Amino acid sequence: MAANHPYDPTFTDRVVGAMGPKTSPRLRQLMTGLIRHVHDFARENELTVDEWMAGVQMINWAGKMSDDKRNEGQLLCDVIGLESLVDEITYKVVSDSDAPTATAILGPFFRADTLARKNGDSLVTGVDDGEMTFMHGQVVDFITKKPIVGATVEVWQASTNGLYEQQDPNQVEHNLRGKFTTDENGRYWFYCIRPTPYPVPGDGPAGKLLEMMDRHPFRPAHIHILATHDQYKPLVTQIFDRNDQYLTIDSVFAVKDSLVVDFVPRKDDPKASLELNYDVKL
Ligand code: MBD
Ligand code: FE
Repeated sequence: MAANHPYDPTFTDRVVGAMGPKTSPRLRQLMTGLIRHVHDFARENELTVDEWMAGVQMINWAGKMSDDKRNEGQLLCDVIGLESLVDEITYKVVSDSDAPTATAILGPFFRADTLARKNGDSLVTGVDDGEMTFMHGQVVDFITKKPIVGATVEVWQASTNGLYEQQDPNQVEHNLRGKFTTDENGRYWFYCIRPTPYPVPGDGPAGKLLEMMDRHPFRPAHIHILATHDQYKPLVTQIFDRNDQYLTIDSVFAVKDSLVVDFVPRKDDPKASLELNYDVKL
């Protein structure tokens, strides 16, 4: 009977040992680690039934709130640093200037069906009070430094009201996002807005958890980038405005020094008062 008691040292071994021979080696490894850590977590903290059920309900709430426009499960992971941690584990941290551009998390507001736009187009398709910015740069091979022709540069950003297009019924669909292709010199260029700080949505479990942990919900102003070319590894990253007050206290822990950029004044362009030059290394 003692062997049935959760505190019995053999209890966790029995749960792990219940996996059958048809489990893949990787799943066996991951589930063994997960079960061991979750059991240790419960034992070390003397987790009660009520606390465990509160956690279960938070997960269920996240599921209920989520659809193709909202991913609360991902946001919950983000606020506890898990998406940033797995990003770092997967792609390693690069500080070397001769390395590909550093990665940052994809986040929950990427859309796979982003519209192709032409170089020179604007991401702003509705009324927007953001500071217009001319963003441009070159996509290059990090080893040869040669331009990469025909690379895809996909970008997305939140509006100044703190909402991405899919979160906001008042924005035109696909506002502030677009997919560009580099020209014969590996260059891309378009108009966007200077991003502003953005709060993780407060009306779901991720927001609630932040509140319960007495944490602020803000992410520093950022622009998401996904750069791809069929001969290179895809790059998922974000760039951050150097002047942002949340740079060192990002609520989802995604900032890396090499991803901090400067918006500079732009003269003689009626369409934009700011400019951002950003080269991408694949
Ligand atoms: C965001 O805008 C974001 O980019 C991430 C990673 C998490 C929450 C909101
Ligand atoms: Fe974002």
